[in-house]
Amino acid sequence: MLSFFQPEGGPEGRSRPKPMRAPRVLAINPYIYDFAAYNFWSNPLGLLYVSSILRQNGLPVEVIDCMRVREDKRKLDGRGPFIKEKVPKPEILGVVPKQYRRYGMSPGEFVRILETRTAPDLVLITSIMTYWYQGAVEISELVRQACPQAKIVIGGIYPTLCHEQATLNFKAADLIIPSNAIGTFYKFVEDELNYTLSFKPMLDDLDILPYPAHDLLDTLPFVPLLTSLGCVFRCTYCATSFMYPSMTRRSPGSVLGEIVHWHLQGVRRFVIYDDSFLYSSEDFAKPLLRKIAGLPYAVDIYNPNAVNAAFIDQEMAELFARSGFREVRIGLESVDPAVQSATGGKVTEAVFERAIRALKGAGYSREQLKVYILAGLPRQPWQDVKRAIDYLRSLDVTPYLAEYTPIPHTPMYEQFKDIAKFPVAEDAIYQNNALFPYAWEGFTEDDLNRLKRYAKEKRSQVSGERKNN
Ligand code: B12
Repeated sequence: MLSFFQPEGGPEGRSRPKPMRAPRVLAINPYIYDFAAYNFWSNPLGLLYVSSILRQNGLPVEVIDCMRVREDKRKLDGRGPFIKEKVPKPEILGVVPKQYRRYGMSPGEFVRILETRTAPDLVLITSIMTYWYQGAVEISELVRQACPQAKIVIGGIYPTLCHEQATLNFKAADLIIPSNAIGTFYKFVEDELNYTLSFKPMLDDLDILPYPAHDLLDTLPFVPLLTSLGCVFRCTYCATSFMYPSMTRRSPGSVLGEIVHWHLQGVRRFVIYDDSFLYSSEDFAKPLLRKIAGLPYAVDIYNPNAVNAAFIDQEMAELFARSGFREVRIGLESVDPAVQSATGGKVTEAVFERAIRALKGAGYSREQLKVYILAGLPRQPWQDVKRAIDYLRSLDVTPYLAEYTPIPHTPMYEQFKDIAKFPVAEDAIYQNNALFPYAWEGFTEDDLNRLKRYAKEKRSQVSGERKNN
């Protein structure tokens, strides 16, 4: 490895010798194993940001995105099913009566693609959900066999939320890095690859980051926009404030600049990744959406992370419509005031209803107003979810169940991890919502399936009524 490099600088010279050529980087979004998965506007955004920072430092970067979508089945809004294959369940999930699958390309296909690439010096592997770590571990081992000289770095949500487990599981890795340790990553690259990085942003100013390296992906059906990191709310089920203790926001001008940039490359659909997009909306969301509405072309915008109804007044609702939000996803979580206040106390019924009135006034139909209800919280009775579905139906909007998952470093996880049906703290594989870890006699797996059908029935009744009109 060191034979690639030659020292730089004279006797008084600079401390670090400069390599003869910049190290080659390969960034990989691994395939995953799960009981169910669908590309719901998912994108390896963190990996593409890091790739872009390295590229700005002069390192050549290539990407392998194993999470291929069936293009023939992609929806008009950009979502679509991943290619998938049935696989046997790992022994520890043997009791779960569901089919296990690998989503994305097969290990064989990955190795074939890897062999066509120039041997990398540095391999970056991300891991998005904690319970998807197995695919990332396999990829790291395949890379280690094919590229014994390469330095392998693992980042993303799994090493951030389950650092100790990740250290044990990624035997082939040279560095396992949580989200808040980007400085350690820069130092590793400089020391291990003997290359001076001149641009080392610390993520406290998002406006100076280069746009993520989406151009290195094979297809670009939508572009996710990271509008902030962190969150001002402290919902007890959510890990955001652990990962990013203070909130950092981009300026509206920087987000608009990114939209214009990708639009010039043919992108029409944009997806907001933000945990509190509407917080302090006079300073951020309103000016941003006004600017987008003023563009000489139309774009489509989606928000898979729900917005907070408390910030939706008439002007906000109209700005959603004018800027291109094709639908609005909103959080309700529960109609039980006790659950509401226990999870974060963000919205009351009166506030929620005001938001729905405003959105309807702006022209949104019930199919376009999608409201998330939390299902499967520890000790939650199923009737709580049923009441929320009925409430949403009475308001003429569309209910969606968001199944609770225990997430390390959250207050709710700490409080209830010992009463879960599975040892959720021992292995992140048990943090998958498909396992319904807080089923109890007051809310069984059958109740959950019934409620899912019930929420869907309401949706199909809605489209049935439409058809008849
Ligand atoms: C956007 C988002 C989504 C999107 C897609 C995410 C994606 N990237 O594809 C959608 C809406 C689909 C989604 C869905 C879900 N999500 Co989500 N989501 C998020 C959110 C808000 C942002 C993630 C993100 O992309 N951030 C932006 C990037 C830039 O940051 P990052 O990934 O952390 O990367 C940073 C570093 O880690 C680093 N990095 C990343 N990779 C690498 C690699 C290397 C080598 C290096 C050096 C660095 C590095 O770079 C970045 C800058 O530091 C997070 C919360 C959060 N604030 O992070 C939750 C979060 C990841 N989601 C979560 C959950 C619970 C879910 C759902 C299960 C919700 C539900 N009940 O349905 C579903 C599951 C989806 C599924 N099964 O497909 C949990 C995690 C759960 C877990 N056990 O892992 C989180 C943490 C939120 C929470 N509640 O606490 N989600």
